[in-house]
Amino acid sequence: MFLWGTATASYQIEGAVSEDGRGVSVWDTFSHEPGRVRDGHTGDVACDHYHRWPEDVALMADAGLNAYRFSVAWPRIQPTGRGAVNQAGLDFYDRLVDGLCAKGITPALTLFHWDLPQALEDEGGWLNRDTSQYFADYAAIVAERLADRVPMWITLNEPFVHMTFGYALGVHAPGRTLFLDALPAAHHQLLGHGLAVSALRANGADQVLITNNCTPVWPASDAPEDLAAAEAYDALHNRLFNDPLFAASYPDFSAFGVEELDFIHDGDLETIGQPLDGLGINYYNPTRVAAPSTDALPFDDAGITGYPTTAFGWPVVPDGLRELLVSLKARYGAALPPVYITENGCSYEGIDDQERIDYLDGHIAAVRQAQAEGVDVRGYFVWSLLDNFEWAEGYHQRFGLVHVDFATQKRTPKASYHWLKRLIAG
Ligand code: GBH
Repeated sequence: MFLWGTATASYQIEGAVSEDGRGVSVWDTFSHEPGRVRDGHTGDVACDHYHRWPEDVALMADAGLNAYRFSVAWPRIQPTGRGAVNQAGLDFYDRLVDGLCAKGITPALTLFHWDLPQALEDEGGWLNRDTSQYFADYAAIVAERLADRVPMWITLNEPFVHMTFGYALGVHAPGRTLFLDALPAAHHQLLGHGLAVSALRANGADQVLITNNCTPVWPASDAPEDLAAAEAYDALHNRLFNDPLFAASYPDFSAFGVEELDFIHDGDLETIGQPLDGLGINYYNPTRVAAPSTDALPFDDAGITGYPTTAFGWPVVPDGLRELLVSLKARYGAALPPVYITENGCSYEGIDDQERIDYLDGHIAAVRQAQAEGVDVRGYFVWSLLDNFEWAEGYHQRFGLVHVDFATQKRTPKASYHWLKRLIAG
């Protein structure tokens, strides 16, 4: 059965940040620091999904969706990231999972969508190798409670974005600006993933996946300098997170002036490269790169022109999704597990959102085309069910199939919601 779902993330929708024993996450800290998030918005209330989840599950069911990807807030389960379990936090996800199952909606649970317990960040966060083991311990706790009803487990969401935006550039929590010194945060996330794979399976999890956001990389020209830049960017964005999973290696980083990844210990690649039941792909747009104009990095982001853009300014390139899927298959061959599009979507204003309909229509067609070209794609999740807290943009970007009036929490299905409902029914 092909999975038709929507995707959300805990900090972006739940609110209720001080309820039922939830601990503080890096996103609570970051969003409350002046100047970090546009207009000082925070996730304190967000979509109030913590209280309104029955209404939200009903919206999914009414659309005929048969799957739902959500994330668990680690600080609800372990307020300081390790040790004692907060049962009230687990109870929330237990109720949610029961509510989904009652409507015939398959839960796809992401364990980490960027809301690290602040107490772990205080000890270095993902720069600290110990965080990998704490993550696996947390994964075991959640699986022990929910694996009897949750068939799909996604360890991490977009470790690339968490490393670059969170640790290298500082535009997301925890707001660090380490540039290339952020690389250990990639390895420790992947190591945490690998340790969690075993912990999940030991606690009854059926299918285990990871979600990477990948991008087709377009060289600005055929000039050798531009081709080399494209190769360097591809290593950083795509291969750094996929090669250890499906090719038992890390890409070469000499173009970045990094000769040795000395934070890798013997045995780590074996831990990371355990077989998976699927790969989650989040796709938004391709990236066009050119030879560097400074010596800071071995590439420049050349920007994409000649395509329509969303309200966020991101280019709309549906065929990039087909290109990406086909290239992953070409690169990893039989080592590539079945693929699920765990996020795809766009920011537009308004309830009569014909642009979102066109966007989704084009990208779903691209998935079908990739299938026809031999890629095993088994699901498609729209980002997102609801307008929600869009990280550094606060509530300014609206990605939902359902409009949220944040003053009243009123939900209003958009034209795209009704369109998707008809598509699934057909
Ligand atoms: C996802 O990240 C997240 O998982 C989700 O939480 C988030 O709400 C959603 O996407 C929407 O942002 O500069 O024009 O080339 C997506 C990460 C990083 C995708 C930046 C697009 C560059 C656009 N994105 N990126 S552009």
